[in-house]
Amino acid sequence: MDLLEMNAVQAVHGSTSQPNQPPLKLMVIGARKVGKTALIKKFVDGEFPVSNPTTKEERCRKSITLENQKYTLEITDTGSGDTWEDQTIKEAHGFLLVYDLCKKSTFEKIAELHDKIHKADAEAAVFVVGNKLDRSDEREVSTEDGSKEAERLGCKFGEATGKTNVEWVFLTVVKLVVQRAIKRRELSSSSRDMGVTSEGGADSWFETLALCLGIDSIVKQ
Ligand SMILES: Nc1nc2c(ncn2[C@@H]2O[C@H](COP(=O)(O)OP(=O)(O)OP(=O)(O)O)[C@@H](O)[C@H]2O)c(=O)[nH]1
Ligand SMILES: [Mg+2]
Repeated sequence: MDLLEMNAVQAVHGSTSQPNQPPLKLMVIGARKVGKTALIKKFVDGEFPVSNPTTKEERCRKSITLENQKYTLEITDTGSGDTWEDQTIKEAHGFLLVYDLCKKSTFEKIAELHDKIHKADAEAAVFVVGNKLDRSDEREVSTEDGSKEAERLGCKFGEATGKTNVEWVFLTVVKLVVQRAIKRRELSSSSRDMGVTSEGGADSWFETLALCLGIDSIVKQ
């Protein structure tokens, strides 16, 4: 039994906090100046930043509790979106794909950025966010267009602003990751029923998360 499995077993037996549980990795992606860093800083530090230099690539951590389960989030703040390492995308579990609803060109970049994510992981958990909602009187992208595009890309959609509470934005993407883990767990359990097994690898984290959430009992229903 490896460390991940031990953590999972502890979790199933009633503990809600696993000190050695690996972080849930989120990436915030979008065109330049859409407000990626402001969203992250508001969430992590509780304040909308006065000014932000253009980001190269930065990481920060924050712990959250969702449905009695504690998660450590590792959030990667990216720059313009053209310089990510493929490996960073492959390692991420969930994505915030952000555009500025006052700037149509940033919305038009969403499909291209989604394509990059999709190439790295076809089933990635992606939350499309139209940002700067506080300036909606200057909007160039309607809620309907944002929603339709997200639906076309197979993503969940919302509008936000870093000027108010953004915890719901990050909790939404964590929920998407959990839902995806449940789906994977169901698929892998039906594969096992057919005699197919997977050894460790990229799925082991999802397996652990699924176990942590007691998903085995859901699968057996
Ligand atoms: N009105 C308003 N302005 C915002 C909001 N979010 C960010 N801004 C402003 O938009 C500008 C860019 O914000 P950043 O958070 O640096 O954007 P970014 O996407 O991280 O930018 P890069 O790292 O350069 O790609 C700054 O002047 C912010 O103050 C928002 O929700 N509402
Ligand atoms: Mg930035």
